[in-house]
Amino acid sequence: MNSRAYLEEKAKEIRKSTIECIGALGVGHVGGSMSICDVLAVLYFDQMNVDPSNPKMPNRDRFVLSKGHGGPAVYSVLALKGYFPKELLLTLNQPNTNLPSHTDMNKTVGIDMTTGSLGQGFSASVGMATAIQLDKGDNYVYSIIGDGESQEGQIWEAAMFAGSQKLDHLISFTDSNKMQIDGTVGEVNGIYPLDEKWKAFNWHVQVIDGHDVIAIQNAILEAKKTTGKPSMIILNTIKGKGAYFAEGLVGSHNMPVSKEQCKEAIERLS
Ligand SMILES: Cc1ncc(C[n+]2csc(CCOP(=O)(O)OP(=O)(O)O)c2C)c(N)n1
Ligand SMILES: [Mg+2]
Repeated sequence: MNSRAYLEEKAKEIRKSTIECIGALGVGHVGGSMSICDVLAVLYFDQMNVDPSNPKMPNRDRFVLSKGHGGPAVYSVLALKGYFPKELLLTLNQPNTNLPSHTDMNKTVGIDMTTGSLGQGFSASVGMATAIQLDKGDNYVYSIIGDGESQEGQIWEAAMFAGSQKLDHLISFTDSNKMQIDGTVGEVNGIYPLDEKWKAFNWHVQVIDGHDVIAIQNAILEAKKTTGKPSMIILNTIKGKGAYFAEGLVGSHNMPVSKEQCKEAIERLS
């Protein structure tokens, strides 16, 4: 297991690359990309059994970013892991790129599921966990859903199935940054109490600080020890975390980023 210092450094590198990636295009989903950098650091640099030199390894752990608009953060962690050269990050969402705004398994090496239509990726992760259970596999499926995404009916249909089937190799996260596209989650369509909802669907639930890498590491270890239930780890996060011009703003959902903001943000993280 890796130390706090190591994982925090990785999270910082992911944040810097994410800003660079979006900054190269000049606009993008800053808020929901920056809020998941810590969990991505722990997954890819501590917990997941994946091999960048063999990206289709059959028994690898799977990762699904159900809130597919956070693609830039996932591309950053994949580049840092060595799946593809870092320079590719500068082609985000440009013509003929391998890195579209939303994650696409047919375009990018290391991406396990195409996502972007909210609700669907999570269902796919439940399907993958079902396959592991049927195969009696020892690998895990990890997925991240948004708190706004949690308003989708499809999330709860999949949640019900996963709980009833006791899919204990499914470890999911909710990025609870309290904001969605044009308001707070509470204002638009309140989902609370979120922990009680997941418990009612027969999930093992933990609520933690989503920017504390050791809390994330411990929560994943607890989830792996839990048998007979899928796990939901609710990450209390700040939308835009680490991008000084975006932190805590609803307007950070999909925003323009100037060259100056990009440079200043990277300097502040260094
Ligand atoms: C089915 C569907 N409806 C609407 C959208 C448009 N959309 C993209 S992101 C978003 C808000 C999502 O909020 P949340 O899940 O909280 O994302 P985060 O705060 O993590 O960025 C919406 C409505 C979509 N991608 N898919
Ligand atoms: Mg949100």
